[in-house]
Amino acid sequence: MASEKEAALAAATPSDDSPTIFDKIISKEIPSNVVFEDDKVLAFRDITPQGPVHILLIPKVRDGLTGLSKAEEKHIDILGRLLYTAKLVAKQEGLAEGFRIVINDGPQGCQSVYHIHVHLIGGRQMNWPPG
Ligand code: D5M
Repeated sequence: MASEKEAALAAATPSDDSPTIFDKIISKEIPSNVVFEDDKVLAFRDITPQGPVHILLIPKVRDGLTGLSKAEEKHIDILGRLLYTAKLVAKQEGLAEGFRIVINDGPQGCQSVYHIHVHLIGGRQMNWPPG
């Protein structure tokens, strides 16, 4: 299986707004382990977990937000909602000692899926700087 870095470098270019695997997860065309869902946000367990808890939070409607670098003023509400929901899910997952939030952007940021997503990782001691 390709490394996360290889997957990121092989992924679509950041300007590509075509459907991604996350559309199929939203439509339930492919299964996922959902931990939270409301009308705007879906949170599900990452298929390649980087910690005991690793959850992805995504907007149900991408609206051009393939990555954070594509954010516009119209996206402020959903960006805030993603982060606030991450905090709710962290609590739900029992991450009382802390957690990490990551948003990868573009090839150098190791982004492999061009539908913005927030990684919520926890359940172990993190290191700094990240790799
Ligand atoms: O993160 C993209 C993340 O998406 C990466 O950690 C794997 C995850 N992924 C890919 N496909 C699936 C499915 N089908 N279920 C759950 N998680 C998945 P990035 O920041 O773009 O590198």
